[in-house]
Amino acid sequence: MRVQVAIVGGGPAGHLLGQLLHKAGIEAIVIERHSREYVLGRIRAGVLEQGTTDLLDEAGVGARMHHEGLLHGGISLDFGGTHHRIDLHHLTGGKQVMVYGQTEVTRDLMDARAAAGLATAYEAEQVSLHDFDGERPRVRYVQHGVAHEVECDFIAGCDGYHGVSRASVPASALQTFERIYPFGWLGMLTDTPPVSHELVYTNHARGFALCSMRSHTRSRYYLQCSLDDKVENWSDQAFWDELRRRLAPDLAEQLQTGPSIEKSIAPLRSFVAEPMRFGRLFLAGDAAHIVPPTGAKGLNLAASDVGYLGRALTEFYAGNEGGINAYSDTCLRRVWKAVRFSWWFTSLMHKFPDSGGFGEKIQAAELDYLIHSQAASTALAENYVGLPL
Ligand code: FAS
Ligand code: PHB
Repeated sequence: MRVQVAIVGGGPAGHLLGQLLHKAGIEAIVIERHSREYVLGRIRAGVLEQGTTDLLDEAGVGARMHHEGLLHGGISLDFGGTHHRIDLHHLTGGKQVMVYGQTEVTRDLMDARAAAGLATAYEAEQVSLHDFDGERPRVRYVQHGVAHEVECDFIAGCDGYHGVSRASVPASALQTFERIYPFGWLGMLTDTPPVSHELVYTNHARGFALCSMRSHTRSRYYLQCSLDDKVENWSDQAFWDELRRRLAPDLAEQLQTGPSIEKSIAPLRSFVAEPMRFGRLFLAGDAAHIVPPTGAKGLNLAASDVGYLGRALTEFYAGNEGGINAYSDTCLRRVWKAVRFSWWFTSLMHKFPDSGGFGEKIQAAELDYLIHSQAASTALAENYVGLPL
């Protein structure tokens, strides 16, 4: 089989790139290790920046998002048992974020790809990348016992942190930067009304908590947990009880509980691999970088990488190589600002086992400064809604 672009990974990055290339008349195949159902079963991000919603519109898949998604103009930072609203809309001159789950984004992209009859290989095993340092790269995979080879002009590595693409790059060609956080996030999805109409980020002596949502009837909650914690240690009741301990009294009072639909623990890390291009292989999304989910940047960074890559490949086929040559530097300038913000927000809102009295005092002082300084609140707001593309 021959295509112009072989996209390895069928998560949001891979499928968004596939749609953008299709709109530009560029032929691609998406090669995904798991089934469609498995990919959609992973519960992840919930907040989209304006840049991401614009890209989804450009890809022709924004209709359901605009119909079902929730536009939010603020978030609440809770500490000391009180709420402190950050007015994102006012502080950023009218910007907002869209609350619409990654699962639904990916579903919309998958449905659009299937409706257009575009090539997607699900349950692709033994995926391997070849000759991407030359002019004729290839991707091989086995599907249902049959071996396939895809000849292409370019490979887009959209296969996440544990994927094969970054692992296929010689270690000598790659520089990585990493910080591992001494805690994880225990997430729970429930069909219960959200405890608040906006997202609530809570800094509590027992640990961080986040109240998010997927709709007016479906909530997503997170609790900071220890790295060696196990999801089987947490009954639904234990989760609700701990969440109540960490919430401000009024929210604890009004919290509506119910059975979990999904419960999982995610480790937290900051990670960046440089550069993001190796000859004819381009890395995008989690394949190239990971951020702690505190700042809701992971999915949005994947989208901005893919927006840059889609435009760069479109320009290439129109005779201009400037975009592909600038791709890595362009992405990394934005990636590192989002890595910084996610690290800062995580450091501000979580309980660190080794911070001691001094660290706790610094956190309290920074929170106090943040909510009383227009400049500091504006800095948080402009990063949260997304820096310009
Ligand atoms: P993805 O990991 O989503 O997709 C990569 C795809 O490649 C997967 O479908 C995988 O099956 C496939 N793949 C892997 N290896 C392959 C191979 N060898 N061959 C073919 N395919 C292969 N971000 C937020 O903003 N908020 C959150 O709350 C949040 N929570 C998260 C929780 C978890 C557990 C994780 C892991 C991430 C979370 N993220 C969150 C970040 C997440 O949303 C990512 O940023 C987003 O999924 C990035 O999308 P992709 O780059 O497409 O990577
Ligand atoms: C979510 O709804 O899953 C979510 C929202 C905001 C975050 C992280 C996760 O910062």
